[in-house]
Amino acid sequence: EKEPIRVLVTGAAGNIGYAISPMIARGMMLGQDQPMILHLLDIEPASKSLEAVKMELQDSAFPLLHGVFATTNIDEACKGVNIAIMIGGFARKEGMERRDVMSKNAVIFKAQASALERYASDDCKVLVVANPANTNALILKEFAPSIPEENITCLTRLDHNRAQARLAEKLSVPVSSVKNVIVWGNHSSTQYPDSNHATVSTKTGDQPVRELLVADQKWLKNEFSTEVQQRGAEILRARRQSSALSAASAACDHIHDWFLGTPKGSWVSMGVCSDGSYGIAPGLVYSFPVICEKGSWKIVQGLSIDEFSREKMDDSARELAEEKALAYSCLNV
Ligand code: NAX
Repeated sequence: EKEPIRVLVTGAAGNIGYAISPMIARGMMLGQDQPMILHLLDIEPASKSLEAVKMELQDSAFPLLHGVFATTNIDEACKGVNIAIMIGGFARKEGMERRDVMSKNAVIFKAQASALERYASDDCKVLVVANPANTNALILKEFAPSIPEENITCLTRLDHNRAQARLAEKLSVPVSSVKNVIVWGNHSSTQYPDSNHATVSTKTGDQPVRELLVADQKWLKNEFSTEVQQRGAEILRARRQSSALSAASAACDHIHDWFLGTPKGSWVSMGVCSDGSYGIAPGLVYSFPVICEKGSWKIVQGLSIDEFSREKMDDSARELAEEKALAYSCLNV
């Protein structure tokens, strides 16, 4: 049997934490032959419900779950972890300024970066879910310089999955037959869901979505994007709580594909440190199409970018540069 992997989940007593813990323990993230030990972190006011999550996980008798460790101490939580899923953060309250939210999260992520730097395993891979996800990941990268930057990523897979699902619905095909949508940029309303390279597998081979929807070019350019961008808000209105099960599922997909590889011929979207690909400034954490193999990712190169896409991609990069400046000014760096 394989050695258990240690997985840290921060914000484990929250909405997404409650949904993702059983998914991980059931093997949906790391595969059915990979045991794990869960490290659950939350803050003191949530310590009772954190303890309850631990009890429920124990009571589920998941065969792959070799242990659950719940704590409100970040240093203890990070000890020896191989994977860190950073969901906990400061949520925006009504009437709050963007600057205040940014500043609170920058402080949290700076501290958590130091703890990971000191106590996590050398090969630790990090997924930031907490918003502002890209900028939190950037802060984490800055303040955990010993963690290789390719090991620090943020979640845009939920947006990617939403885009894939929306196209499948429009085309009345199974969601699994749609592949290679892209979400570029920030996990925010400036994200650019791009269907230009997406295909649908049919009996006669892969067909471009653009060709299947020739009569719907306007829909693809406008409504499709807006619906994907606004989906989170739509769920929030309907449930009076933000998306949790789909976010948890997307986070599992992200780690699953990163560790175990993307299927041949298809890519996924991940927020990663830009290396300058597609003219996106290096140093930003930006969502790109990536292919994963044996635990590493590579940005898909050589895709043609039309003028419309170029503008949208640059808009989102501009917003990320602004967020970066704001976060840095909050930390006085
Ligand atoms: P909840 O408010 O239900 O849970 C957050 C949990 O984090 C709480 O239990 C809280 O006590 C804990 N927490 C706060 N500060 C902490 C700290 N310093 N250390 C550890 N734990 C801390 O929010 P939930 O709905 O679970 O959402 C969590 C985060 O995911 C939010 O920031 C949210 O904006 C973000 N999302 C990101 C998505 C993405 O695609 N990247 C989609 C879903 C979600 O909106």
